[in-house]
Amino acid sequence: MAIRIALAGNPNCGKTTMFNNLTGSNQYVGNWPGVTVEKKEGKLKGKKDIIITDLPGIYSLSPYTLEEVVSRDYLINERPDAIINLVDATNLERNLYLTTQLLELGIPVIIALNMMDLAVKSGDKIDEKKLAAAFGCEVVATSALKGEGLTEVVDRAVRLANARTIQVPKHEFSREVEGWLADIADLLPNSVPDHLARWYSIKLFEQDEKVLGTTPLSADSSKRIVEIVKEAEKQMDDDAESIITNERYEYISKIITGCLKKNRKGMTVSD
Ligand code: BGO
Repeated sequence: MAIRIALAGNPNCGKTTMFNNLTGSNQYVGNWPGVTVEKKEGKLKGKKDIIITDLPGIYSLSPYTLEEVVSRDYLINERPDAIINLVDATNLERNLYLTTQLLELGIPVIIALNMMDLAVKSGDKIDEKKLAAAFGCEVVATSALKGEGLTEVVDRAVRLANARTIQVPKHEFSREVEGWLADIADLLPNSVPDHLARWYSIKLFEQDEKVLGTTPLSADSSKRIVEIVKEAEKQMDDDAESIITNERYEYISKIITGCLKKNRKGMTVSD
């Protein structure tokens, strides 16, 4: 059976460049079902049985843009065997926001720390090992433009896909938020598999309408979840979605403090 690998990342992180490099001329372009968002798929050069899907560029897995809906529907319903998450190494904070969400899907994720040539040139130092340990997933430095690190990242993605690992997210939010999420997790129906419990708990906490509409919750559970969310919003004096957004950024900020040393002069180191 073919192995399916998805490329996911923010707009302009280098996905198209990596996709073209990996697939060469073995690609077909169409539209995602029912929408005019471009769908690009291709076979890995020299490997008929490895299919690469280039997902639309997105900042988050929220349901607000067509691109986000297409990407998350594909990831949740089609479940590729592995995700290569391209992260722009020159803009870690913004890019890792999506990473925290991809890691909740229970699909093996490998981070391609792309644009590393630019990060190195600017004098920034990223501790890839620490980043990998913090997220609990593999990290490979790449330059899609120069074709560097691509064989390694795809080889590792294939290895993860073959191992059929179920990746469990490592990140934790504050104690209060974890408490509310645990209360929601207790109310999830049996049809939600364990590895997706965190994803569903967070989406229900956020009152994500698409997830609310497709999760078979009893009337009692739905009512209880609304109570939990109201209690959280009152206590944090914020709306549920913003509470989760802030938690993600706080978590990322802690990781970045330990992994990234910016070139303090803010100068570009010349060739
Ligand atoms: C232009 N390193 C460097 N230095 N650049 C990269 C890398 C990398 O690792 N990867 C991609 N780029 P897309 P999305 C451009 O097009 O693949 C560059 O949205 C230009 N174009 O070459 O399109 C890549 O698919 C004129 O740059 O990203 C591209 O994710 C001047 O990043 C850009 C300068 O890559 C976005 C750059 C006419």
